[in-house]
Amino acid sequence: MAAETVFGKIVAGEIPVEILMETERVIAFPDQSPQAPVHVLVIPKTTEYRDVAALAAGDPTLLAEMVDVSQRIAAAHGDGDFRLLFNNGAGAGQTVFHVHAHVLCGGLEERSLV
Ligand code: DGP
Repeated sequence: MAAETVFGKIVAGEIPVEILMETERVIAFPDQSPQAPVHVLVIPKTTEYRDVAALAAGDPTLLAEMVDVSQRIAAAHGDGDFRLLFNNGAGAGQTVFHVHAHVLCGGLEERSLV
């Protein structure tokens, strides 16, 4: 189980966000500090997985569902093409230890890796 994080509070409804898409196990909402014209975070509702490596080992079907939601976000809010970024570990820039995918559409000229 991951430690309590801001994303756990978002899942619990304790911090309001604009929910762009929701499935039984996943939610998507805008990143508060966008690095591209479309920058959406896709997270599982479970707090069990701190990073994508743990999720891939523990529940690859849930990871696949996050990818599916990501491509649907890109189709609905961009032109369908997207970058999908997971920071895995503090040394890679991860700051919130509740696994999340950054979905980035457009702004390729900036080439930020978030
Ligand atoms: P990472 O560095 O991969 O752990 O990315 C965490 C991202 O989460 C970062 O881009 C900012 C975003 N973020 C942090 N807190 C909040 C919040 O309360 N609301 C929203 N919408 N985004 C948040």
